Amino acid sequence: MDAFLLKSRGMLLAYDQGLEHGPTDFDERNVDPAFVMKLASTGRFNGIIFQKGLAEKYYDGRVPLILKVNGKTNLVKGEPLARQICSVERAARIGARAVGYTIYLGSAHENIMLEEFGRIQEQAHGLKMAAIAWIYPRGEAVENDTAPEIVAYAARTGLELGADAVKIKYTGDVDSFKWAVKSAGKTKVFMSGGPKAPSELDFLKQVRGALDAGAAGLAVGRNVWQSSDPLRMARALRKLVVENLSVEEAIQA
Ligand code: FBP
Repeated sequence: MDAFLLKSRGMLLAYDQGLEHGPTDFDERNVDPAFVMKLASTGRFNGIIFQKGLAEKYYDGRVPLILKVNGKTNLVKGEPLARQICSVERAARIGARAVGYTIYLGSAHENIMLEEFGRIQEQAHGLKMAAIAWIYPRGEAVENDTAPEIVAYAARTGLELGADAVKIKYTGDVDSFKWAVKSAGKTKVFMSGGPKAPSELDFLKQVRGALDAGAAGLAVGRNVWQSSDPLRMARALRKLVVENLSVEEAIQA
């Protein structure tokens, strides 16, 4: 696996929401991928997550690239399915150090995504790239996607599938998230952000909880680039993730 993911802790900046949700997440400033690209390096993130189109036009090489190789819009209703839309070879040529792939665990179509990820993981490792699985339990069979057992199942699935890292949602408390991290074994766990939290303090507390439970870091977007001061948020996250400080210490500028 690529060395940058082997570091003990890391923070990745996610910016594939333009496909997943449409520009509704954006404002005049963060709608510009160049703004987020610059934020990734000035905010000292360990990686930027783009879809192919953004990477081809905006990736500046200053931070490691994680290329999402599947995706979908939110316009189609029903059981979720996100198919591969970029080859691993193309991701490597663009300069990606890792590929990302979303699996909707529990969806009626999960078999297609499990099979695709299996192939992508082998191709990525063949090219010395890491394979990161976003594992989001979703669909009619899933009642509560942040229930501890289902989050732990998502984490374990990442290990079973050979993911180098798994991106999962926080359960809401340290003890239950510990079980998810333990279930992931040698697969690193990154906490996923979600919509902007009611306050920055709330979000930092979630991050602290995930780290205390053993997470290797986070892969977040909206809570950073939707912040009124994204660089301040990046600094606070770094204090938690890299310096392992408390929330109180992290919010002191
Ligand atoms: P956020 O921190 O903004 O939630 O980003 C994490 C992420 O996994 C993105 O990579 C992705 O676009 C989005 O969440 C998917 O969100 P949803 O839960 O709506 O599928």
